[in-house]
Amino acid sequence: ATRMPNGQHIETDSISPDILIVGAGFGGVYTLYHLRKLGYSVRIFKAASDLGGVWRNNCYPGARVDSEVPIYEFSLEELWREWTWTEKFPGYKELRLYFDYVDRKLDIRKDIVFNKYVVKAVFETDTARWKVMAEDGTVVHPRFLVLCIGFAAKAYVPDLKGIESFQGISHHTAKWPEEGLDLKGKRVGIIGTGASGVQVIQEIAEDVEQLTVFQRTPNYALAMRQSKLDKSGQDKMKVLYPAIHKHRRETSFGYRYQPFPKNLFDTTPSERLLHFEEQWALGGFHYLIHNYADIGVNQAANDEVYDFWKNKVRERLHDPDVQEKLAPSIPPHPFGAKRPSLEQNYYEIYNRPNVKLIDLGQCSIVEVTPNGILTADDIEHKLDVIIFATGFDSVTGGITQIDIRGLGGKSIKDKWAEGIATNLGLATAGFPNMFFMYGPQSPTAFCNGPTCIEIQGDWIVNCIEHMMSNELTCINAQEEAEKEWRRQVLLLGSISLVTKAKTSWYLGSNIPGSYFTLNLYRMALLT
Ligand code: N01
Repeated sequence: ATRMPNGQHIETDSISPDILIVGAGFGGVYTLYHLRKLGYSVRIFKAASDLGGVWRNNCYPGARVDSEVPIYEFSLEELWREWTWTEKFPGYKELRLYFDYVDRKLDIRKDIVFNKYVVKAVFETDTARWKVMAEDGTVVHPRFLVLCIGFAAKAYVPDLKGIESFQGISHHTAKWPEEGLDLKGKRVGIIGTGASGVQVIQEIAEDVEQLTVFQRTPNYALAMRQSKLDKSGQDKMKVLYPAIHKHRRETSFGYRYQPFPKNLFDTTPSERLLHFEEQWALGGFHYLIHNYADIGVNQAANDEVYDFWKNKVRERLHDPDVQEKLAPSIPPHPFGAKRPSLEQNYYEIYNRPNVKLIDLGQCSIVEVTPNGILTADDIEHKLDVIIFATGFDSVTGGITQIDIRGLGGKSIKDKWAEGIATNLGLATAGFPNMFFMYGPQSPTAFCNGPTCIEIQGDWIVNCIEHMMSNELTCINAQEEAEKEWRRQVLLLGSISLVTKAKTSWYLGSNIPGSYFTLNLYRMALLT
């Protein structure tokens, strides 16, 4: 039985827990573990057949994380103490093994119900409980609903003319077949050059007969500088892990490093050239994050950062036409306004004779045909496989695709159609006892996942604990607080160059007809 106010007791069976969590990635696992430790009955409903969050859905060739060890992992000592990674930037297979290990250590799976795709949740005022329904008809009545579904729960495939007529194989990167796909000797077309596209392209180019890349906007990719890791090196580093994991909570992006505490034009040209070279050599996101503090807000400073990047990239490309397509003389958007990928041999791929780059800015897609893709220059690119690396209806799409109804029966989709409103990016007015993490108006895209999730998870766990121990029935975000939070989020967005990108999932503008505001909390930095 659950403690309720007024001495009322509500029976909870094994699947009507105090708290229902949706999603079993970093957020779901962290929250489950801590709430369970406090003695509450907690269940996770998970749409997929196993835990691991994005690493369960994204098993496309080359899928790996862009945050280096030990930043992208739980900070719990009972986990990191005995775990050893084999690569600085682990691939999805190793990340899945990590989640298996987490399960062995924390006994997580026993509280997860797999293959439960949540389709509806209604707040019932008479019991102050949520009625949550899964696609298979399962109904549960948790008191609290915690959405840990990540920012990329809803894949996006553009509505291209003729798409259904294609006779070959086509997949979105986040819906890659679990058993894999043999691309050897195939003519493959890929649409999209975001983080997913870049990883697929560099992984498959050598194997396929012909690779045609349909690029709308170039990715300002940075050198990953991948390396193998061994146990003894990591064991020596572990003495620093408590400090690293504490420090990552205190930095602007949840990383180990911070923006450099100087504005770009407060330095001499030679000083900044050396700084750029140093960050470049370190690889990963150093050149993005540990660059000068004002590059995200000062266009002239940003232009210098772009030019250095452009020259580095062009050195690696043979064909001047390809140089201009991949690293244009005039930047299509400020550096960092869209997320740079980390690459290993991405640019060299375009020097290969079996790789063709179509710049959709010059020559758009007219339609998908039974045999491939027809572009505006009347060329039909014959393809056996089309890969849609076209991203996600990000941040809000995963939440609004569930029919969530709060006070007065209003749906969250209708509420947010009038503009995203949340308090602290954790809750939204009219939807009591419901929390979300790594979602809208929170740092999300601008914060290393596990860091953000642990901070938000702690807040949610503490809030639930406070309510339970004080026998409080409901918590509801206040509209006034939402207005103030929205004002702050938009103000920071308006200072940031991030809003200068045309089509960006940071702004929701990657989905035709969607928002065009920065619905993420982005710290603007100036020294
Ligand atoms: O998606 P994206 P993603 N016609 O939205 C193009 C995380 N992630 O899956 O740039 C033609 O970034 C679109 O073009 P444009 C990471 O946070 C992490 O790659 O809008 N093209 C773009 O090139 C990342 O940022 C990892 O002009 C169309 C691409 O499709 C986020 O997920 C790995 C189009 C979409 O790029 C999303 O990454 C993977 C159209 N109609 C993902 N519509 C790692 O950690 C869209 N595009 C490594």
